[in-house]
Amino acid sequence: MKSKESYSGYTDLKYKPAASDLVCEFRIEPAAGVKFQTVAEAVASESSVGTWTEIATAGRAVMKKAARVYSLNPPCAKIAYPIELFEPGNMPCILSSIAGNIFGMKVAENLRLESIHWPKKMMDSFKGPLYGVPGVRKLLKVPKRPLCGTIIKPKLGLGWKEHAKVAYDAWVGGLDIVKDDENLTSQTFNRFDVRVKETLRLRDKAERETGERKMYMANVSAETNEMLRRARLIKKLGGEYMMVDILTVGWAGLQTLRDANEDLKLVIHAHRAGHAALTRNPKHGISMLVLADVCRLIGMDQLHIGTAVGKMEGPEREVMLIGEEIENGLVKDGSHHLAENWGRIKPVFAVCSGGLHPGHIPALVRMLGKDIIVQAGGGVWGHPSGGRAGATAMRQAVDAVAENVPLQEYAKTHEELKKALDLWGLLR
Ligand code: CAP
Ligand code: MG
Repeated sequence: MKSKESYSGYTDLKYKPAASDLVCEFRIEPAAGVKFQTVAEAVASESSVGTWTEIATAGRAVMKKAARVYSLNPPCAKIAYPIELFEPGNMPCILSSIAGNIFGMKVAENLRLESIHWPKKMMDSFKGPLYGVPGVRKLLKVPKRPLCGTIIKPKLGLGWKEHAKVAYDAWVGGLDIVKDDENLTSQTFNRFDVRVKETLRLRDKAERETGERKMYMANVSAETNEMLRRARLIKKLGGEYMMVDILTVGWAGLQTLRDANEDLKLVIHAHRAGHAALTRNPKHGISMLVLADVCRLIGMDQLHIGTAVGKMEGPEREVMLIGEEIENGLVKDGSHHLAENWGRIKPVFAVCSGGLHPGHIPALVRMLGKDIIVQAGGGVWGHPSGGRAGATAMRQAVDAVAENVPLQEYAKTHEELKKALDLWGLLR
């Protein structure tokens, strides 16, 4: 296709990004007949000041603000954006530029935003996590081992009373955390307000009986004002956590929740339901690495990052990279991910969930270390001796790994774990 567009003037291969520039790395597959550089310039133009043709109103002063292609290394290109193009602290504004129109341009057969480097001035305009890894560990009084949790299953269908009872079984079985599933909010058979009240009542009972802190992550996902009401109710009822579906509530909704959390002081758990519509295609869309950056900046305390070994797609290297991106202070330059210095922005707890069972724990810890939260739904509620035993088996697997005891060894003296390994096996 001969492009009648003209995007010249957006490339400067001698340019060195200023410390104040926001920098993006894009993976580009040009449309047939279009040059790689043309697509890179089209991306720079369309995501900053330009459009498809020369315009008289874009004089020198405007072009000084234009994004610049400074590195062409097919299949990737790097583009530097003057920070003045963006409104500090406004995530929708930033993404409407660097992750907006460009994905629909005909000159690109495919286009993927792989990585972003955030300048300090931009980073300072966001709150970051209130708790982060250290705050969550302090709250739960679990200094070292991985945290373990479950998702109430079936994901929908239980009434609020049964929901609370199932949560209680998981806590007394040994789990630290119980969460609502991503699509449970306030359906007619399980209204939010009564569910949270009853579940927190049984959480207190489980704490008294076990002597351990127990956490309930209620899903507040809803229209923004309703989310704030639900978050305030959790606080009033003595809850410490809220869970939110980050893609379906949107970046503005997350910023509203995070702002309100300055007073509420709840831990925010970020579920990423729907992310694969953007992240799964390796040639087109937005990487989970970028979504993880956005969550860390806005200020989620915990974020699902994948498992590599469970039921959801996401290769080991990518999961490890996302784990480093959200938990490290300094992130080195690597292939298709830009260096970052997170400064004052706290580390986000990596959450592994999706098709997991006790036999996966050693592999997950080998891959990601002990600063992880491992959640199993089917891997708890599908246990041959029922959910409470499934919870015990998960906890036994985490305790074994924390004490560096091989699971098969530990299973010799822990019946619930043995039954789980007999049913689902052990990932070596
Ligand atoms: C897991 C889960 C999680 C997803 C999240 C589910 O249940 O509750 O929401 O796996 O995936 O609904 O499938 P199981 P990710 O343990 O029964 O699989 O963390 O990749 O976003
Ligand atoms: Mg779920």
